[in-house]
Amino acid sequence: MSHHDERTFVMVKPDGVQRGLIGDIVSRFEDRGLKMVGGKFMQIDEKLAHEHYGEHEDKPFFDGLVEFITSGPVFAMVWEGADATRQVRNMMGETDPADSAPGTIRGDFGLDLGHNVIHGSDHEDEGANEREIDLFFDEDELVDYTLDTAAWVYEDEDH
Ligand code: D4T
Repeated sequence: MSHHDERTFVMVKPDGVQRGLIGDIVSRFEDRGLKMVGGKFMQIDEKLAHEHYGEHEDKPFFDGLVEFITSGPVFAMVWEGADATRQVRNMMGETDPADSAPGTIRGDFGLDLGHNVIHGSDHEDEGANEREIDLFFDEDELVDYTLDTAAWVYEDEDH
């Protein structure tokens, strides 16, 4: 894998789907030069919600979090690119939309911690991106292809 091939898991949460933000959010990652290698419109069940948010099991907000993430469809995605996990987190803003700068996804679209529009793998939690991709996608649901614009995004990519 070249350094342009880091993969990260991203998900538009039920509030983002209901508010019609899938297109805008996908556009932001496309505009940045990242490459979508997987995308799935789906309903998260109780079991998957517990697996995904296992680290928060003991937190007071856990039950509400599971109820929210299973309350309607989500759009799960895998994006690929240089430093993709950290760059996506930067574009998302802070966990609490109220602390997120304008220009970030949460800073532009959210006001409430419990409804923070988007999830992205934590770049400080090593292996979180691969763990979450495995949880949501089968290997054959991820597509290998060349994005023709890559040569214009990256200086060292061949035309
Ligand atoms: P996710 O995982 O949803 O991308 O969010 P973050 O990675 O930015 O933040 P997190 O794991 O700390 O929190 C997971 C999820 O729980 C909600 N939450 C969090 C909440 O409802 N109340 C709280 O007090 C906290 C800390 C929001 C995101």
